[in-house]
Amino acid sequence: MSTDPAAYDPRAVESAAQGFWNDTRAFEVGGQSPKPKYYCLSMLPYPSGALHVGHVRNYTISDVISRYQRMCGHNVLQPMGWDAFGLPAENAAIKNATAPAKWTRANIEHMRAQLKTMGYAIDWSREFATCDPDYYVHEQRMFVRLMKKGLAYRRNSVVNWDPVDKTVLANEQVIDGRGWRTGALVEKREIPQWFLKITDYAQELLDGLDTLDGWPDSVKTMQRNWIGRSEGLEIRFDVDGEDEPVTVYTTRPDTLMGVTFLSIAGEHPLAVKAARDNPALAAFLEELRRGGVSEAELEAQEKRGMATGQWAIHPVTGEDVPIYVANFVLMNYGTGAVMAVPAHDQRDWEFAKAYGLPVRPVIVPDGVRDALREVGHDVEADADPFQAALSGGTVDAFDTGAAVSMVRDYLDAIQQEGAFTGRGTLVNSGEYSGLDFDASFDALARRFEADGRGARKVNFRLRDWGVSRQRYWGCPIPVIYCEKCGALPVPEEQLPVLLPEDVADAFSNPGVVHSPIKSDPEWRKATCPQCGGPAERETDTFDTFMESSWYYARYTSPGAKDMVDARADHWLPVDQYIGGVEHAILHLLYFRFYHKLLRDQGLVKSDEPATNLLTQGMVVAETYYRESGDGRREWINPADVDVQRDERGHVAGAMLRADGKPVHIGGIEKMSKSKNNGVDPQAMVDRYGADTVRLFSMFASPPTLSLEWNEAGVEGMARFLRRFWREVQQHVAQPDHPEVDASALDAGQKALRRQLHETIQKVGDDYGRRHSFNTAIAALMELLNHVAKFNDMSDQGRAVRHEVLQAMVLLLNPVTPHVCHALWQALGHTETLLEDQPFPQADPAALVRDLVTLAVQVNGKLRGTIEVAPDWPRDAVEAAALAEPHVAKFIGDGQVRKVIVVPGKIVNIVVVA
Ligand code: ANZ
Ligand code: ZN
Repeated sequence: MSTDPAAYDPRAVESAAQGFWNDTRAFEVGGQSPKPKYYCLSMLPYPSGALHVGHVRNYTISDVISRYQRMCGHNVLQPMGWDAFGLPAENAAIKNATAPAKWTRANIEHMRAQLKTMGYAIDWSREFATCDPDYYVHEQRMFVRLMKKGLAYRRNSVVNWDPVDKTVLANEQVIDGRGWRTGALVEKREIPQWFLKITDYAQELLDGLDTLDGWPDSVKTMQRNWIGRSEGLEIRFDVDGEDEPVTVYTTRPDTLMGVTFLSIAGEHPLAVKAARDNPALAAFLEELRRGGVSEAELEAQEKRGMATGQWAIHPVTGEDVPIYVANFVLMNYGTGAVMAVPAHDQRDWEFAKAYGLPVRPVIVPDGVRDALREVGHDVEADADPFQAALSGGTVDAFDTGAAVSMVRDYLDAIQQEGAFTGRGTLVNSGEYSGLDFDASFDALARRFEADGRGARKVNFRLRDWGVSRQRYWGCPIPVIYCEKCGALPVPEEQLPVLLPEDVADAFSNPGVVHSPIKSDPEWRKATCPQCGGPAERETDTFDTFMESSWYYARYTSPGAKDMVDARADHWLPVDQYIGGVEHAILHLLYFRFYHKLLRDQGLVKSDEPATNLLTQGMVVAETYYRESGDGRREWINPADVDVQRDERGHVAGAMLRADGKPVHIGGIEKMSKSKNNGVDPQAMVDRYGADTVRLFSMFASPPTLSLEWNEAGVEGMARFLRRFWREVQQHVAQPDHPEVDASALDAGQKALRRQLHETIQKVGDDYGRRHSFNTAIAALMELLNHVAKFNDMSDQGRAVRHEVLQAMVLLLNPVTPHVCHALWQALGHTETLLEDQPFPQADPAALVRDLVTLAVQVNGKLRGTIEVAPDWPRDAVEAAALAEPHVAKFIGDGQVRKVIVVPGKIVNIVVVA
């Protein structure tokens, strides 16, 4: 560090500012304030052990918005907490033979200290960790209430079972079908699990998206697709020799006459029945049971199936169609049975081709319909000739010509290339031929509703939320099992069901037990709340999405007896929510669902938890490697590499600092352990100070795009702050100056002042409306360049410089609050909280550019004058000249031939009578 007392010393500056904020409890907010509230929330971090740059980016965005909104007169709440339950703590416990609770709490201590060095304007008085019994007790109480309302229920569901460790694995613990620890082949097992009925809210969750104008469209689209509303018909097909019909769900009733078989799920009762005396089918069903369960897995699989030997009767034609079991039919969607239309559904097409089933086209696109009409085929009436043509695969009936080849091509493509899945006109469909999608849908719905064979049906892709996890480190599910009375909620007055934390012993012997509560008979022991007899506790714990679904509400009501109290309606909804786009679907859907649960418990009044959402981009960095003897890449951390850059800042070469020899450059990748390209933000803060790191993370890219971390960029930010610091110090070393007298400024002074006020306007808009922090900072950098070149030492010159520097301190404060805190005092103020200073407002008078007067001539004679700014474009000057009242009068009915603009001097209008 420099010995010059006036030099910028980030460490001293930052600890002084943070000390001041702490001592004055600057960012603790009460509810009582005449100011309007603003709730700025970042997704709460998982306490993994150390802050990473993704956190730094997320929390800096949120801090800039918070400080800015407070300067704009809001009472701002910016809280912080810890998403403390979850699997990594158990893995760490096994590795270090420690208790997950201990590991987690130590991480929280460390990360809190790291966050504090970043100087975020957080109300730390509201902090909590989701593993605190004071927190999760409310979650248990909510669950108990949901059980009583029927919104929480238990049913069997499939899990990944590791047969060696005898434990359930999370999806991410299954690698290529094997257990991550044992390498054993993972089995699918059905066990009872708890679910929350999010499907009851499917329509509301969908409709609510239309009210979220402040959410990115991409997120809303992902949520819409996930909810997956579809409108269709349920249609009953009788089965030969069976009492029970098969009901299918279809969104394409218009294709009904193209059905050539039915496909049903392996778990469908009809399949199970058929397998009883069909060993080959039984074996096939068993194979399906072991296979993947997710929709994505099914989609990727080869389409496979087996005939059940049963036949269904087509409800319109009475034709027999075979019933197949197919691996792509899900039991838990629709009815678990599908009417297969190979001509118009690609999966059915692939299946039909594989099993030699007929492909019967019944829909034609508009072009083909028109071609048919052209060759004299009456789509509506002439069902027969067309049917003949189609089933024979020939269109000889229609003779020659382009129209015919179009029809022929269409039919050939369907037989040979794949299904036509678009909508169109029905053909080959008896009385329905000639109808379009909507008309045939309505006609068939009416027909089946009348004869009791079917009904309109809305389905959602959304499934109920499975909240059971078979692991220890989570919130215990508050349920008691009694042999006589069944599954009962733990009585509210007995809550919380505490998770024992002192369990290091259980984790010192990996492979024996993974859940200390499952293996502890004492813990499991309970008394039935209904009959008083002996009973057992549930030993599963909640999915950690449970805790992260309502934390935002708890922050509003610290210490509340229930989940939240009346303060929740003061603060909610969240005004600005910020987090990673990887949470666009599940977390944000559960978060919205939970808000509606809170509302329906009478705990909050609003319908949605957050009005605005910002999803920040990833942090990426260059990768470096060397090849080892066997050709494997050994990745080298960017911190250990010296980089040469070309004049555009791109990496041109690199060498390992330790040996001075070159390393390969592997390209820019998302920061990750596997590529060893993570940057430790703490090391950056230690080297440059928090303000520089904050500034870099806001300047290097717009918040929603990916941010490339590079140390050269960080250094550039440090240089900027040093220059800013020096500029202020040099200025305050000058003699005192008078106030700015706007009427006494010369052109240079006016120009600098105008730039200041333009910058004020831009920065406010960039911070507040556009969230375009990088362009705000760029404008401030440019302003600093101008101040640095402004050598005017006159009284008014120093006065203008003062105005500029003082405003810059306020404008930069949301991004680099520590240095601004210090410079504010250097500029002659006492130590105060900058967030209580109003955010600078542009002075409209200062924005006005000096106007120049132009003479306007009509045919060479002076007829008027206009005032224009020097930067007006030519057409604006022309328009002003033509509109000048005297000029307009002299032009009268004449025709304007030409307008000549001599910039800064004269406008000449040539008019002919
Ligand atoms: C006949 C048909 C013809 C279909 C056609 C599509 C195209 P969405 O929109 O997602 O709701 N389906 C129904 N239940 C299914 C299940 N359990 N597993 C797999 N597929 C199932 O999809 C509805 C369509 O998906 C339904 O409409 C059905 O196939 C299939 F040219 O019925 B369709
Ligand atoms: Zn009982």
